[in-house]
Amino acid sequence: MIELEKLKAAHSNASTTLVGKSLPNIPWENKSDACKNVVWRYSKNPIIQRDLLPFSNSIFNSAVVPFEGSFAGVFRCDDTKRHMRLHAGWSRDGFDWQINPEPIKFICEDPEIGNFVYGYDPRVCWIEDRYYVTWCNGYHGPTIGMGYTFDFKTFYQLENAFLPFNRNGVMFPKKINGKYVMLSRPSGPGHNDFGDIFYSESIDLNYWGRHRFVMATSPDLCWQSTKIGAGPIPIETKEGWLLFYHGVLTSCSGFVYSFGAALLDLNEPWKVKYRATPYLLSPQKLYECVGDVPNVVFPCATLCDAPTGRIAIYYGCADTVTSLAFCQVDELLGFIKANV
Ligand code: BMA
Repeated sequence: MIELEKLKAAHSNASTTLVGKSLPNIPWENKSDACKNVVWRYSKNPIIQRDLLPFSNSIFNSAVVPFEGSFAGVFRCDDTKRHMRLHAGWSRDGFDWQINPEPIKFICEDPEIGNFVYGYDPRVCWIEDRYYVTWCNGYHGPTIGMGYTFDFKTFYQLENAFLPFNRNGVMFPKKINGKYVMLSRPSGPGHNDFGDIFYSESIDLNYWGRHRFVMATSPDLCWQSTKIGAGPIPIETKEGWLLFYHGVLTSCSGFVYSFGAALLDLNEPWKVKYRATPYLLSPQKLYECVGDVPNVVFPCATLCDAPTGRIAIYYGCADTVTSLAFCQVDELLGFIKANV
């Protein structure tokens, strides 16, 4: 009870750069005194083990949102046949998840599009009245699949947003200048060694255009020198859209996936205001370095509490398990601006 009173007091007094709702039940753990980083890991990571489902090989790169006073999400579960599928899940506290063992079966008007081949790396975005889901969808190669749900029970599939090949389709959580807006990363058919982030608009979620370049890799960007891709749904702050994104370095034993952050212009989000040069989190813990694909941290979702500025980041580890990390928005924005 005393803790609850403290929480309420913190909420009523606090003011942060975050724009949005309060989420007093955000999963959270304070930074330890020993930690010097702006993003810190949950001490009990990973929160979702690879074999949570009877037939799961791995559960990672997944997306969660606040839902009816608790939490829901869409999870990437690769099964023991190594099919890549999307599953709905629910949690009371954001740490402990129940995932439906049956994959999502999207209702789709056109069987050409609704013929689900594979899906991975989902993002979930509340816009206006429903939860939109975007994912990397198999349609003659990877492209951006789209759908929506109201209740995480029935899911409807829309047209693919783009032609193959494309990955990391990430919507903004509200219309900007009257248009739906999405970031994506045009790419090649396989594990290619290039990829920059672009911006696209749509009036009706059917046709996408007005494409704009957002940001690129370059050899001197080191941890993000091979390819980059948008991570969680961008977070609205008073100073711009806060974008977490993954970046890839090619080492002599393969790709290394880290993540960092940038701040995009509020009205013209293809304009980058600040881009931090150091990473925020790189694969360093055993569960990030060892797994089906070693040395991968891959964020796909955040939960945010505007009054306290708390951000919880859900990220996939080594293409095997799912973990949580935390940061505080004003400390993070200070870090980004001081490290461009
Ligand atoms: C990317 C995607 C991600 C994966 C990453 C590392 O191309 O396939 O799902 O986490 O590679 O393997």
